[in-house]
Amino acid sequence: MRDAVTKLIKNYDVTGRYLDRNAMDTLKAYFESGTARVTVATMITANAAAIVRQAGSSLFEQVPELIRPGGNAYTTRRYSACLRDMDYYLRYASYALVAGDMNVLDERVLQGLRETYNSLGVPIGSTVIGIQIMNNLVKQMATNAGISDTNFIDEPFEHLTRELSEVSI
Ligand SMILES: CCC1=C(C)/C(=C/C2=NC(=C\c3[nH]c(/C=C4\NC(=O)[C@H](C)[C@H]4CC)c(C)c3CCC(=O)O)/C(CCC(=O)O)=C2C)NC1=O
Repeated sequence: MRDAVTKLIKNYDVTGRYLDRNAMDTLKAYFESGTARVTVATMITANAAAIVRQAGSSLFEQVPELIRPGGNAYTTRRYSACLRDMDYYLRYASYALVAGDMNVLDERVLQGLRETYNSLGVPIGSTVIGIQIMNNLVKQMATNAGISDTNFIDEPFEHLTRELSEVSI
């Protein structure tokens, strides 16, 4: 697993360089965004169950076939599995936000996921919609909490949706 700082140090160590101006700028940007990252992670932690529940309801409203007979989230077991997956995405997104690096998503979430989803017929397009809904909910909460620049929140959610969609279709 990697974060913004270890990634940068590794890159400089490979070539035996001291940290230069570019490195310092990168580090400064990371530390300056640190408080906002931690605030958002704390907010996610405190509201995770509500975010997942709300995102699930919106998703099933938008794509009602999912929970009808023949839908992939039909039956209580699969419905719960779907919400559990959403909860995984949200929790790991909060880790990636704090780390300032998406590597935790590659290592812990995305590896082998496409194969699993394809073999179980889990629709990736709908999963992507669910992740995007959570992205919007978290951004809205951050805005309400007075965080002015919420763009950094997109990064983990977009990473998940990009990697999921790319590998599947
Ligand atoms: C932490 C990393 C991690 C991830 C990401 C993960 C995902 C994951 N989701 C699964 C199943 C599943 N995933 C879904 C999800 C959905 N179905 C839909 O229609 C919706 C679009 C969507 C919810 C948004 C469903 C319904 C299943 C059960 C499918 C089945 O067993 O038929 C499975 C198969 C095994 C199981 O059922 O537990 C895995 C491994 N597991 C992990 O350990």
